[in-house]
This record gives sequence, C-alpha cells and structure tokens, in this order.
Amino acid sequence: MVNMRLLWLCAATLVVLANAGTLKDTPKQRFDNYGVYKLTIRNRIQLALIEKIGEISNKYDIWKEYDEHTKEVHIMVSPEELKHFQELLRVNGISSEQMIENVQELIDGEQVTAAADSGTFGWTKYYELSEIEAWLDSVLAAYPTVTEEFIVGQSYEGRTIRGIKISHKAGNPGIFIESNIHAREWITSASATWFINQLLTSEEPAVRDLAESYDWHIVPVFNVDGFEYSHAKNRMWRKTRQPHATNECIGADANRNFDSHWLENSGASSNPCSETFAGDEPGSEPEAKALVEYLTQIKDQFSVYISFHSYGQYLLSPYGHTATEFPDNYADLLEIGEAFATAIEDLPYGTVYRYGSTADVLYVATGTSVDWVFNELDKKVAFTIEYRDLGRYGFILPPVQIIPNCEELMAGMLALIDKTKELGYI
Ligand code: 0X9
Ligand code: ZN
Repeated sequence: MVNMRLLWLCAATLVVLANAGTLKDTPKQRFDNYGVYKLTIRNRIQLALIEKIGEISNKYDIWKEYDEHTKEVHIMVSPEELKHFQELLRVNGISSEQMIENVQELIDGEQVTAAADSGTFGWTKYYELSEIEAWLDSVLAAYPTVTEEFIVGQSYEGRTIRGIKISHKAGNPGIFIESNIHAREWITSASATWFINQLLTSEEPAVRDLAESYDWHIVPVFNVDGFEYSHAKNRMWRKTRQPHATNECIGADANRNFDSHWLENSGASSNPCSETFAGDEPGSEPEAKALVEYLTQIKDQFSVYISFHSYGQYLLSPYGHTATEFPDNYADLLEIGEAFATAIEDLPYGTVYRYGSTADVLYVATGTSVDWVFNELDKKVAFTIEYRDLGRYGFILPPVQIIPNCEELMAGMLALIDKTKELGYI
C-alpha cells in the first residue's frame, strides 16, 4: 500500500516535471490573423464592456486604452474571437475601424529587416537584452572617464537592471531617464541607446552642450524580464513576469505599481489578468520597489525625470490620477510641452505630438513612476514621452522609423531642457 502511494507520488511528480518542461519550452506565441481595431466609444456602458473583454487576456489585448479626447480604444482581437467580437460591437452599437489586419505579418516584417542588419550595433533593427547589455559594456569601456555603470536592482527573475551615468563635470544638474518599463514598447530602448550614443559621439554644438552641461542617468531597459519575454515568447507582452499567488495570470503593470494614488480612481486594475493590473500592493513588483529605493537614494542628484513609452505621440505630465486638479506649476509644464511639440513638428517629418497632463489628454493612470517621482520625490519636471506612431503599426514600429523617431526625440529633448532651464528648474 505504502509502495503504491509512493509510486503514485513519483508518477505525479513526473507529470508536474514534464509539464514544467513543456512550459519552459513553449513555442513563441504567434499572432496570425490577429487584427487591431480602433473603436469609437460613445458612452460608459460601451467603455465598461470593452474594458471587461480586455481582461480576457488571451483573446483580447488592449493596445491603447480609452482616450478621453479622441474617444478611441485600440484593441487586438484573435481570429477565433472575431465573429463574437463583431457581434458584440453590433449589438452594442460600437463603431470600429480595422487598423492592422495581421499582427504576425508586422512581426515577421520586423524580423526580415533584422536579418539584413550589418552585425554591428546600430539603429536599423531591434535588439535583444543580451545585445543591448553587450553594447552598454562596450560603451562603458570606450568612454571610461565620462561614463559609469549603475545598478537599480534585481528583477523578479534575477536579472540585473542596469543603467549608465554620463557625467562630464561635477555639479551638473541631473536628468534621469527610465525606458522600456512596458516590455513590448521596443522603440523606447532603441531610442534610449541612440540617445546615449549621441550624448557620447555627436559633434553638434547643441548636443555637446546637452551632454556636457548635465549629468545623465539612463536605464535603457527597465522591465528586463518582460523585455526578454517579449523577444523570446510573446511580442505583445507588457507587464512584469512575477506570477500571482491566487491567479494563473502573470505579471503586473510596473507603471501602476508605485505608491502614488495607487489603484485609485479606476486608474489601474485589481484584476491580475488585466494589462493594467496594479499588483497586490505598491512595490509588489521587485523592479518597482528597486527603482523607488534607488531613486530615493540618489534624489539629490537629479531634477528632471523622463519615462519613455509608446505609442500615441504625446508628452505627458502629471497628474495621472485626476483630470480636475492640476499641479501648481502646470503652466510651466505646458510651456515645456509646447516647446517640445513645436520642435518636433518643425522637423521635415511633421510629426504631431500632443501635450498636457496624463489624465487630461490621455486617461486616468495611477501609481505611475512619473507621478511617484513628481509627488513623492518632489521633482517638478517629470514627463512621459509616448513615441510614434498613432496606431498604424502601434508597438511594432518598423525599424526604418527608429532613426526618424530618435531625431524627433533629440529635437524635442533639446527644446525641453532649454525651456526647463529658462524657467529656472535647472
Ligand atoms: O498607460 C500607461 O502606463 C502609459 N501609456 S502606455 O500606452 N505606454 O501604456 C501612460 C502613462 C502616463 N504617465 C503618467 N501618468 N505619468
Ligand atoms: Zn507604456
């Protein structure tokens, strides 16, 4: 009898181990015939419905949450669900427009250009974490007198969250850049590495001045686990990778996990399957907790904080938690926003950026890193940049657009820092 039980136990263990094996070796998720739709929302019932289906995580994926100004939601739908989805829209009178016909085709396109790349690190393809880290090492080795590595902390899966500090002289005002907190927003780390490279190599006087008059603290890939997962398994991954104790869904939105109006005003979700899950408590995600500790420790070393995101073409300032109150220095933040947007619009690409408070121009978002830095560390110049585009490619921005996007970043950043200086913040 005892032996039988032992045998059963062993068999059960083997099954578990086998399952763990298959889980580990799960193939890359494919998105064949997944479509992305722009929905126009006309009332609260419609919005509640779309938010609800957005939580059925393997059938629907909200790419862009409800935007108060355009009344739009962008949502990815699996082909199996399409009939049901269209029926749902019809019954509820929600109008829609297809923006992307086949997500997998765009992902494949991304890879084709990658294969044609020369082999040296550049900005004509998107790189994996190990390649970005190797490049970071080479930069640190090539510029030892002006660069220095810093470590924010460890991710849930034990990866090191690394950053680079670029400093030409003591006493410079500091600017902190956090990038790729959302895993699938690959343009953000591509832009961060390009920006680091420009600060170190550009001979343009305005860029040299930017590089040498400020101390730059830049984390090119903050959500390291999610980023790795977005390359290896699921291109559309957004969150962290920490499993949930009572739910099969994995990860939280790191940009909802900070202790500033955490989970208030429907600016995040308490459902672990939602893309905007706030986590079980502020700082439940090791990455967010590490960033809070690191920023607190170096809070006297920076006065401007910028978080890189995509997509939608916005420069967003606090607050995220309310659209009816604005920070005391909101007029200044708008002036900086205008300078940023105008500089970008003046480039030959003519790309239009909108600016203003997150809750006013985009949607209510609570527990974000930028709002935490603004409210808790009292850094009054704190922005989120949402890069290209408006939804034609969304998160799968073709590699040919990396450099144009980066040129826009540089023009915008020069204007942003100029105006911030003129207004006396730095
Ligand atoms: O929802 C977000 O976290 C950001 N948009 S994204 O599409 N990249 O996910 C916007 C964050 C706004 N930032 C602040 N409230 N500070
Ligand atoms: Zn984002």
